Amino acid sequence: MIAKFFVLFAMCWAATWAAQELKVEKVYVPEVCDVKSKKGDQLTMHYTGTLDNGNKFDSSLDRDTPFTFQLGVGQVIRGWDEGLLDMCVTEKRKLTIPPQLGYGERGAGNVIPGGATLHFEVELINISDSPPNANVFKEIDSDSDNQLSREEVSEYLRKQMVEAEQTGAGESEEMKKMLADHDKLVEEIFQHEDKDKNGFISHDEFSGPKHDEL
Ligand SMILES: [Ca+2]
Ligand SMILES: [Ca+2]
Repeated sequence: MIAKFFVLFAMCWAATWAAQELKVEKVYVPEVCDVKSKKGDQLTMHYTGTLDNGNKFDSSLDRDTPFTFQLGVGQVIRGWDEGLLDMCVTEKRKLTIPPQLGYGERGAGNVIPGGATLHFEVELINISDSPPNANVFKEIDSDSDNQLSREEVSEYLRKQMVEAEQTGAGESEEMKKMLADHDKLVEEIFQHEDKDKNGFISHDEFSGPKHDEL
């Protein structure tokens, strides 16, 4: 009886999962496109994100500053890592991202509720090669045992935030919120990265930049 219930439950779950796929619509593609975005590239984008009800939760246009990140290495949500591949400079896309490729059942902060489908209008401004010698893993692993502990990750994040605050990169309100949510952020990183749940992120598990020569 219990086994039967479990099979049914698993089937329903799989069906919901399969139905929620990433949708990528090309709104504008330039005639000339020599270079297309690929895994490891640094992309500079403008984006506007909305929820199903049309409420905008974030836009780089409001800040008048495009957003730069490395594609395909887990710096951004999976919907972006997968939905922004093979893109031309000046190309515009609409992404519809199901929760499991976005912020999942937990949501993010006060702005994105759990289980939310995300809609993004994006424009690719620039593609550049990945930064040299980006070895974030080594930087975080302060005792060099090839494992990242919660303390090491926590310390690294704290340093990053202080640096960002000093250079005025983040708005101070945002920064305060991030510092307040600091422990939660560490937990979220471990949820995502510590695949075998042994309390440490190994070199293999780590999805960020970890190579000496790129
Ligand atoms: Ca370590
Ligand atoms: Ca682990």
